[in-house]
Amino acid sequence: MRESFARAMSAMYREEVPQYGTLLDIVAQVNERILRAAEGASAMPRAERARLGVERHGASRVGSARELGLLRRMFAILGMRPVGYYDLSVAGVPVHSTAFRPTRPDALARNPFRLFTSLLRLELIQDPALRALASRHLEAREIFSPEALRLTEEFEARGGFHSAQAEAFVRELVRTFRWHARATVPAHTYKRLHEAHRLVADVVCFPGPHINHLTPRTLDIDAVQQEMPRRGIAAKDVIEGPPRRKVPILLRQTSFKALAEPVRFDEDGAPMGAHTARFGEVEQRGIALTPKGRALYDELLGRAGGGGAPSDPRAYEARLQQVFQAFPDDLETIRRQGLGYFEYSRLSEEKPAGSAAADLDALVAAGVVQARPIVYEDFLPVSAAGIFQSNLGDAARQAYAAADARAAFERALGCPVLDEFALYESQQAASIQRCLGRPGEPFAERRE
Ligand code: OOG
Ligand code: NI
Repeated sequence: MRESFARAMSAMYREEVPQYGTLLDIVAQVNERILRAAEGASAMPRAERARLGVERHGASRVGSARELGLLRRMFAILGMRPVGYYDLSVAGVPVHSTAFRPTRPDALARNPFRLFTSLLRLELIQDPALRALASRHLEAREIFSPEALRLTEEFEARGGFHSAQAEAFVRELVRTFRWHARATVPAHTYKRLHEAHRLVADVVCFPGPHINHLTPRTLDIDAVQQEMPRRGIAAKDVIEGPPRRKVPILLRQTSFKALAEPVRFDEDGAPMGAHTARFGEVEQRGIALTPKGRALYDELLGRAGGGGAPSDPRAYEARLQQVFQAFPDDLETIRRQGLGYFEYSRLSEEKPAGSAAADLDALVAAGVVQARPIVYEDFLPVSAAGIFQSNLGDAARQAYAAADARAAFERALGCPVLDEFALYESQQAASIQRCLGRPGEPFAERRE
């Protein structure tokens, strides 16, 4: 179901935003070129290569606790759980977010579709009258079809779907995220909400939580970035996240500017104004970092000047490259220093004698055990904020109080978010367990 949902979302977005189709073409070409080079193919495990062509993440924003809670239940049906908490108010954006995604390695290998999902924080709207108005509009709307709601309850009650129900559910869920060119409010209300923050208008004024971008994964983001303008796509100046390296870490992203789309308003139905909500993005993923690796990443990014829009992109890139020399750029050092997560697997049946059998580093050194980087499956808070700022945010940052809103977010969600570090950690630990075996036992079988 997740696979067909991802496919249908991609088809829908391709129709809605033709430039997305162009971006997919560029990414497919670049990826193929890299995989054809012998080095690229051997560097990438087969399972990962297989998922690359269908791998996407999307983003959506909802307006109420009820909407978020229902999305959590619906995505659970697709095997996607909320992972991580992102507080975007630190970047002056009145939302907080999580990422719905599969968590098990076999599910990720099958189709890793992720949806970055943000909840509007009405309490951050200063004007009480405007806040009440927004809240009234949100309470009055229903973003889910009756069939989607009914099927969700049925799945939960029976623990499964017949195939016709599964098809209907996917269809209804995809429809939830489609674009509506008609606002649900009069133009003057849109204008007031837009003045509070563009994002407030984007969430409150439409019948649904339209998907605002869908992002393919490339193996060489710099090549895609270069190709975009040649194909008529206005790419942003700077790739966000870490600099280009031999060993990619976390993720790097770049995007193209939001489309200005005509919107019709309630009172007269005449097209007027343009709403800039939807854009395009591409990303390159690298190794998942441990808390120690993440702390080093954060420190270096801060030293290079953070994730904000730099005034001189080339100078920023050079500084980033320079500062990140302090982050080891070969897998073995990253592994030995505990900066990244690895999946261990046995290359040979032969069990080294004596104490070496229980020493992972010795087994790796002896070539008995192989360590492969675990791909980062999540998002960058700083990157997300940077994207918000450049596509949607106003230049004058509003300094929202950095109140601890996580508890409220999890109440709305209906459960705590999962800790991404714990997920990577347990994948790594399970792989070590399989390699070392329990004392007195032969090496365990790999599950895949
Ligand atoms: C979400 C932006 C976050 C990313 O890739 O970091 C995101 C939004 O604009 O709603 O998708
Ligand atoms: Ni994104």
